[in-house]
Amino acid sequence: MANTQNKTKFLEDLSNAVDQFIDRSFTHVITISHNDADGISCLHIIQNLLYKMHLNYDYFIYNRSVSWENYLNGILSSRQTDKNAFIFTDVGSNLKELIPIIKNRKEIFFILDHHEVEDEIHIDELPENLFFINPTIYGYDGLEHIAGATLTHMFAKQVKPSIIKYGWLTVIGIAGDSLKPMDKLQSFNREVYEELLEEDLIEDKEGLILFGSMHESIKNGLKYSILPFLSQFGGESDQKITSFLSSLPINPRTNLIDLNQSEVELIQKKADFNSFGHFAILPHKLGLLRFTFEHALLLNILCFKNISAALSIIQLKSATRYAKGIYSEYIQNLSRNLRILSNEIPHHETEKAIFMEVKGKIPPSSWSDTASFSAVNELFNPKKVLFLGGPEKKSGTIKLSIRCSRNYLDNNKNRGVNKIITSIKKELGGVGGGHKLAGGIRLSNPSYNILKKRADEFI
Ligand SMILES: [Mn+2]
Repeated sequence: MANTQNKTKFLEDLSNAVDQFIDRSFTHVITISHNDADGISCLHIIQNLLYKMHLNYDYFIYNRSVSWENYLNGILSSRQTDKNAFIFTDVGSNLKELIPIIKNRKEIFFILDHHEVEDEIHIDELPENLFFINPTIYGYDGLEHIAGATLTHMFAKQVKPSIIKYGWLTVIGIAGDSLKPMDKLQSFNREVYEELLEEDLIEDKEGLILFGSMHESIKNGLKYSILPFLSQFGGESDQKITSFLSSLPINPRTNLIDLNQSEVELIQKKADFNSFGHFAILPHKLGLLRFTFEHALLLNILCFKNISAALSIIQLKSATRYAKGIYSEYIQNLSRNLRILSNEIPHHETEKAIFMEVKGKIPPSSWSDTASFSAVNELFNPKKVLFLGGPEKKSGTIKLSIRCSRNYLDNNKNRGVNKIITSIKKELGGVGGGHKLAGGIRLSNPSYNILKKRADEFI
């Protein structure tokens, strides 16, 4: 894959797909999107577009737990026509699996994805009914430069410019995938973010960043921040944090976003951390949902607990009591899990890998997020790759969340998690995929045992 960015070629692919989408005047469109905040944001952008175009549409959510063949078997109809289209958003880069299915169909497929393509595929040899738009094949980074929602936004806006007014959805996708303060956005994510600011669709603010709890008091902010995870406060008692703040003195009940500049500086100096930056606000929403990082996180949580609640809450102005309850339970658990993980020793370690078997300590629904947030907070040796997981009852397999740090990528010629997953699958089977920094795989028990013994060969 190319290492230098080829913006012209990428934008050519995009424009070509847009033209085809407009010209072919479809009668029915099915969207398939990923089960996370970015995927749900993409789905809503596309649904708004299809609604405005007066097209009939359906949607499905793909969670990567089954192969594309099995998944699509339940969706592809026996009646085929080129007047029907599929749009895949934030999923669909498993070309080796998808091409054999697509080339035998009459429908037209649009894949808008920012996950890396795992297989060696010649892009000029794609089936004629497939329009594959993926900026990673032109040297862009799917996490740093362009979220799934950013790509979907660019597509939808080119089809119908008025779609820009749903741009707040895009920022939720960006916040959910990039896990970064907004001043750190790059490339297309930055371009789209600035465009949305100019249109007054979102607000940009500057202040103390304690992601996970931006809507809270400073006391809860310090206690429940997951980015950064503050080891001296995370999951600690109220009393400890209250007395720290009172000694400054700062009222612990002050809203985090209402702290003035000197208070913010004082907290950072006395607690010895640095987390100042920009965050985005959705002006038309209230409470937790005003804050894009927290909004995205809530969607990510609900995608696991209750997908229909995730799909509906993105349309609401304020979070339901049910959702708020789930959110605070989650954030309390995650800060506790990060505390556990930062104190725990690895269960198996090789030269390049750390295995953490967390069944019984951390609930399976939290594995992925605990792994992600321990990686972004560098709670484990950033020179190694983290395999976090254990047996999953529901699938009868070993489910692993695999993570590495930016630091690791820089030192390993950008050979990241997705490549590691590809080489594991090649030899040991299993289903999964991901980005450079994050991915997941489900393996049989025997395969897992081999992986543990020979991890360094796959890395
Ligand atoms: Mn995504």
